[in-house]
Amino acid sequence: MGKGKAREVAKVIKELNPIKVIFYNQLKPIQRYNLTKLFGIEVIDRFQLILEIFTKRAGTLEAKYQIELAKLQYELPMIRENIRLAKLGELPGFHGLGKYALDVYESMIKRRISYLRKKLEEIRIRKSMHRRSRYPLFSIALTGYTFAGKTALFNRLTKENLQVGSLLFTTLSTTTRAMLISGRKVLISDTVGFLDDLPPMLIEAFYSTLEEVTLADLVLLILDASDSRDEFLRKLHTSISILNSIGIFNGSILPVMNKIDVANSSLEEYEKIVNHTIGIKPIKISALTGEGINELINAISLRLPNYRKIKIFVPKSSDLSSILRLINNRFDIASIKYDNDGTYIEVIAHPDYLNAIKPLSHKEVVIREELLS
Ligand SMILES: Nc1nc2c(ncn2[C@@H]2O[C@H](COP(=O)(O)OP(=O)(O)O)[C@@H](O)[C@H]2O)c(=O)[nH]1
Ligand SMILES: [Mg+2]
Repeated sequence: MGKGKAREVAKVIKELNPIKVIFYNQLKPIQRYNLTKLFGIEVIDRFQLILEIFTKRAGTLEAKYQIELAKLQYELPMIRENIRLAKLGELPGFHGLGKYALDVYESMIKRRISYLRKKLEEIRIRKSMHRRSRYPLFSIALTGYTFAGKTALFNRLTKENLQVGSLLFTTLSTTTRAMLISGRKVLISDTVGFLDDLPPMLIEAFYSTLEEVTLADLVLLILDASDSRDEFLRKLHTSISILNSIGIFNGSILPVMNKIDVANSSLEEYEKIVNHTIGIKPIKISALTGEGINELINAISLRLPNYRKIKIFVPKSSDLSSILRLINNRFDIASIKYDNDGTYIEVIAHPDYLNAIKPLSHKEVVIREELLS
């Protein structure tokens, strides 16, 4: 961007009064400095924008460390450049820092980088020893390219279910909620999604944001039916290869074609391509109008395993509150009835998690299991 163009943009900024300016291409420190001065507002580039999004959405400690590492590795050469400019007297400090402070800052960042590397190494070793336990309830992750409509679908699916979410799952992150599918409680997570032209330095950070997806029982792959044929194909294939690379195979993917309200005439052709590629017929929906949502819910409920209903009787003599603590957040409590002799609790459980309830079967606590119709 030459001086003339920069002044033109400065004029537009005066008119529109935005919060910040984001450049698609990577900016050098001196460019960023000059542009910030000229525009009078914050200037960032695409790399920093992606980092901001990842930072907001990092669920695990590993993801947080990984993202911070990428950020510092990105900043380090800039700080060196700033030091060089400050020494030449061309840059009056960085964040208002003088050149001595910059040297200190640089060594601080280097120490933090080696600390983060060490921590990440430790986390990886620990992870390879204990497979991380999955969510106690059947869990669904929404994936797909950014702008496919994941968040719109997440909001639509969980909107009528908000009370369910707040009842027992108050500690879940903002992007994971509980909802009912055919009367059964499941967890659903929105994710950052896939991006084109991901800066290489961010690839590891990107994969660390996908942990929710690797832990899911069912992955909804959201595709944008309003994309052109080439875009649609490219995104479909890239999505599948990313999912495969993190250990998600076609059997646990449910393809969803969103935005059918604005789809072009190729809708049927897209449907065939998806069916052919994944081996599963996609569900066609519009997160905007609500069309097809019931079909999607039906398709999900067909994927639910045979849940069990467990009846638990806790006699007066047992510690009810500690038993409730164990059950809570792990199982879907269908009912609680207090009686003279004790408490009757009914929970709905995913068959994989029945073991979690076994430690209860001591003292006079009675557990009875039945298949849910
Ligand atoms: N026409 C139409 N627009 C939609 C639909 N679903 C989402 N959108 C729009 O597509 C854009 C991206 O949606 P968003 O949910 O943020 O996508 P995400 O990046 O996958 O989470 C937003 O402007 C939505 O309003 C849909 O079914 N039809
Ligand atoms: Mg989103």
